[in-house]
Amino acid sequence: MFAVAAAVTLAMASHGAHAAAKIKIGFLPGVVDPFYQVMQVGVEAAAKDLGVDVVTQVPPTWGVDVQTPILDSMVARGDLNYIITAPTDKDQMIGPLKAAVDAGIKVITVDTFLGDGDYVNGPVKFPISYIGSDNTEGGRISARGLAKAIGGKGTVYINSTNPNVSSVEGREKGFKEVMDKEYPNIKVLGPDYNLDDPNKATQQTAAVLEREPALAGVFGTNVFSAQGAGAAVVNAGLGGHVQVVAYDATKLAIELLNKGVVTLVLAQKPYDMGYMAVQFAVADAAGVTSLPRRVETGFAIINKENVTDPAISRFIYQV
Ligand code: T6T
Repeated sequence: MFAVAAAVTLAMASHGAHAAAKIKIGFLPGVVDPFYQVMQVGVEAAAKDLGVDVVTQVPPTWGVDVQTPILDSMVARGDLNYIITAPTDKDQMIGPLKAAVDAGIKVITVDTFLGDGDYVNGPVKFPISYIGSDNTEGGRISARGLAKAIGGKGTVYINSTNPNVSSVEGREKGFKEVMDKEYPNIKVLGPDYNLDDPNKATQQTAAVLEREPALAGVFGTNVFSAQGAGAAVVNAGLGGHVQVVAYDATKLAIELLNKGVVTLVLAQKPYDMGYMAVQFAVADAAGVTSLPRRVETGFAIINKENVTDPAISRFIYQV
């Protein structure tokens, strides 16, 4: 990640990008949540450092129906050169984002991608780049963490947000793949989809706890899923008995880690995603043609042993 950032900085310098051709960037994340709030901090920091303007609009809820009209209004403004966005559906957002490109706006996707995420050989090629987590690998890491915490056997349950979203889909896929291949004595239930509603996630997890009294673990694939799953486990008085793995390092997830309810927290790097996406826009505007079409920003794996280590705790979403 730092090698890529350094290469971009160098390329920008050699193209005179510090003089930053006056560009205006639209930032359109997926929903209001701590993950995208941290990403916005990264976007704004880069905009300040590089002297560009950013217009941010945050959808109040997740979904194509909410994100598309906001995108359309950004396009209609007529003054944006780039849009940095997290598409809320890997197929349904292709059309609206292609319309933005046809209107002369370049697109960078962060956190989630379009199509299969391969912008070189895949079906969708128009975005400049995908900058985000390798979520399939994140799902694998989560599965190994949960399997270890439950002693390699028992039943576990996945609570997720919505189908057809590249990020959580990758997490579910990687999680199931590891359980199938490496842990024959672990049975996986779910996913249930909570539509980014933590209360729904709590209800769904509570129903599974009721139905499966021997449930050993839960994987919450994002902020809302992990929050809801953790609450259900606490409400049932099963903290420490049913292990929870939480994707996304919110303060709440860390609180549950410290209380022994959550066993592992996977922190993504939303600040880096936002910062680098702005760098890419500025570099592209300066004529850099060698930008990578995919950048994986990595993770910090947080557990009870390392949570106070400043090298790790700096990745907790401080919003
Ligand atoms: O987990 C993040 C993000 O990576 C995902 O695409 C959607 O949900 C979050 O924003 C967390 O709420």
